[in-house]
Amino acid sequence: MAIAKLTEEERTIALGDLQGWSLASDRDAIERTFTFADFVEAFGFMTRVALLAEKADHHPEWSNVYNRVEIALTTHDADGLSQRDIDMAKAIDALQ
Ligand code: HBI
Repeated sequence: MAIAKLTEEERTIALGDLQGWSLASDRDAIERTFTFADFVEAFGFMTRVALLAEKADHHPEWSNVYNRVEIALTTHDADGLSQRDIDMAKAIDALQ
């Protein structure tokens, strides 16, 4: 099912509503890095995000190194950034 990509204006507005997310330089995605006290805190965060992702059927592309979690969001079905990515980023921000 094709999903619409966000327009330039929609992107600007959406990024203004998010906390600390930025457009990826190498592809049509948004990304943010989170730093925690230690690995256990980081992994607990990842567990909560995983549950959000499963519920939304919209999954992050992410990496974890000790207390840092890097998350990228893009929509494969849109071949780029869609509202689903913004909604997921907002849900992740709400965990902070
Ligand atoms: N997660 N980020 C992201 N983007 C998608 O397009 C996507 C997903 N999770 C599941 C999903 N699509 C399914 O609907 C299938 O398209 C794989």
